[in-house]
Amino acid sequence: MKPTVLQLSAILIPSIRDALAERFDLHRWFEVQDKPAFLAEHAARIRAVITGGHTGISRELMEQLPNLELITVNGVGTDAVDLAYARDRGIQVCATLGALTEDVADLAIGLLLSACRGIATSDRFVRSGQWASSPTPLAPLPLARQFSGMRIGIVGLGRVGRAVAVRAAAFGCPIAYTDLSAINDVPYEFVPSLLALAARSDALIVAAAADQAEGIIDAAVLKALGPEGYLINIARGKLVNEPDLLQALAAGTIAGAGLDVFAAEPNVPTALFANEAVVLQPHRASATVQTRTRMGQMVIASLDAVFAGQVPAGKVV
Ligand code: 8YV
Repeated sequence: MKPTVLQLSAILIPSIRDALAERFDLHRWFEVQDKPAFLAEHAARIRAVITGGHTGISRELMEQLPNLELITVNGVGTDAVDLAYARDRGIQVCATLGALTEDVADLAIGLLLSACRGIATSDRFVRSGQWASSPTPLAPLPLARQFSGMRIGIVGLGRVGRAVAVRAAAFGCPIAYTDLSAINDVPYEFVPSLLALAARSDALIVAAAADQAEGIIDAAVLKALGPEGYLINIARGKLVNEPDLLQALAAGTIAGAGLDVFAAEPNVPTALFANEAVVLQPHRASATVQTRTRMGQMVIASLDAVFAGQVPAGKVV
């Protein structure tokens, strides 16, 4: 009999979807209408859950799956899974570590470039016909901020943070970082205090894990970043105090922001929509065909491993 697997978030790659459906007795939670009835019928058979990094799994649902052996996260963030409870229950948790590093770092640079150079704003300027209709074509668009050579501060020098650093260094940007402690094998300057890092950076790029941190980018950090500074977040929305960020952007006490993640996705504060200093993305940093295929293959491999009694790659718990 095929092992029963519950899928909590959508997978967009057809070949991965087909492979999952072929190998497992697969149930898509987001398509289930009557969830209590579904659980009454299937809960005891469910041996594994597939979920997304942002979606995770509620403690309440974990408690209703008595024979759960594995939570496989189609992503790198495990902050939306109660790891301590999983550990207590002997449920393994794994993630697609390393699969999406390059894409997320690419988008971080893309957001910063776009925010500094006003790429999205200029695109809207051309599309709306303003360039052609304006008597002094460039007047409505302010001059942009140069990206090359900006002093970059990276918050969290894990896989993604390092990949961001390599890219920014290629643009001639001096790099400094903060983390829980200094990292020996990198040529970048370690700044223990986030506040001090913000004060000496032209752009702060948030690439930290959110398992144990919340609201670390707050009013004080944004003030230290200052009116010429940019904030980029490709990690988790909850790492930034969103009301403080809205306030700073509205008051112009930072220069701009590039955001792929938000506190209450998919709800984005509407105050951001009209703010040309901000570039917005709908949590898409890993959303390329290549990366999502690799992630899907890792998810399948983790299920195969656990059902064969082996340790899955990317095991976190
Ligand atoms: C994905 C993520 O969008 O890796 C993560 O933790 O949040 C993102 O890469 C998500 O996991 C897709 O399922």
